Amino acid sequence: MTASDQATAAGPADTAGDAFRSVHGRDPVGVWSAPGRVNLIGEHTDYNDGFVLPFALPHRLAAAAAPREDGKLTFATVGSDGRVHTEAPVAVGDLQPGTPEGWSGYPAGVAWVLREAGIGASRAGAGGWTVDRGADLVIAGDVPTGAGLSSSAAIECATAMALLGLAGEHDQEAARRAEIARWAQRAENEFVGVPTGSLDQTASMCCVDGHVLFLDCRSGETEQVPFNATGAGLSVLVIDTQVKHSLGGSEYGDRREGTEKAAQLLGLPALRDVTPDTLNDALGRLPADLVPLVRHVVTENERVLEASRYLRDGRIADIGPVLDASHVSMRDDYRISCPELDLAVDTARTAGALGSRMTGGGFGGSAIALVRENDRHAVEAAVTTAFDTAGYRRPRMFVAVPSAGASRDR
Ligand code: GAF
Repeated sequence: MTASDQATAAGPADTAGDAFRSVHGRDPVGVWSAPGRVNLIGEHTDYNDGFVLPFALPHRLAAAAAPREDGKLTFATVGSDGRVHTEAPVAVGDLQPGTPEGWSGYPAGVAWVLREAGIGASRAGAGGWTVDRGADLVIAGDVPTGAGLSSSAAIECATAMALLGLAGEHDQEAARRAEIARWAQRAENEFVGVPTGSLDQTASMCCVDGHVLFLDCRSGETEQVPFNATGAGLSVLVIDTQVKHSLGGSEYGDRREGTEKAAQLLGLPALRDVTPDTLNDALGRLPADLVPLVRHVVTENERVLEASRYLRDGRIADIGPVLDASHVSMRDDYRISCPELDLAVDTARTAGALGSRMTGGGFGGSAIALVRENDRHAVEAAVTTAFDTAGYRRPRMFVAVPSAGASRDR
């Protein structure tokens, strides 16, 4: 059993709470958690004002927290070796983008955003605690890191929930959840310095059990679409290639810049404003290197709309070809796949998957395959054999069930 399995067995909230007691010798005031996500479809559309369709994973990161009074933030995490790792304390007043670096930059970035937003001054909680007084945070959980399943958003959202909870702020209303997601995204963009869109943080905050979240990234409007794959005899199989993906490199930012430049050349606010009817005309007005990027974004938005229509009608199996087309578009037009992802997708399809695609930012990470439950073991075996034959590291696979968004657990 790995340490991450141990976290699952105990539950991230219990693991974080126990670790808090062992580090600080007192009880946390509360434990809050937030999930990772799978994006069913709609990749690299979020920062183009487009549509996405994620659901929350059962895998969560939990933050056990208690206030301090000396203006310091302390961070500790339960690592994959099961041990507690502590970071050097940082003063809330000294936080500035880029410092601290490493994993603690994510929770520190959230504290910075809340400080900048005035949580900790005029919006002090009932008990009078404010973010600038400092806090102890201990984080534990089982969201795989570097797997394209949004562990960064989970840590940001769990931290935001914890700090807002300590401040006595409400966290349950839908509008408030969207606002927390924007703060968490701001921490990632401005503090950590990764230019992501709103997909991951919104999924972590706003998803609900048993549903996929249809999100219009321009208006922020959401719709909870029922998604009962199990009831239809189907499973969403996640295939984590274990090729570590990072959005901090230049490629994610390059794609984003390319699409923003294309919108600018077309005189449009965003690529959302290119429709299937105007696509060919738009492509004819762009330099060759931007053509495939724009084609991906515009056709991917249409695929999200098409998949959503099927799901609203309860026709889950019919999204298979839409998932396949999405992968081809990411592989050939957006060029964000890699040999391991392509092998996972191709093998899953050949072994009977109804559809398969990479999910998340790309350049490694995970693929998903929509499979009949009766075929799942055959698909898993075929993928394992294909990876062994290719000499790749064995992928980790699990069935993803749509789960709840961020919550207070203790
Ligand atoms: C990553 C980013 F964080 C998201 O904002 C989104 O762009 C995604 O890649 C691609 O769809 O997860």
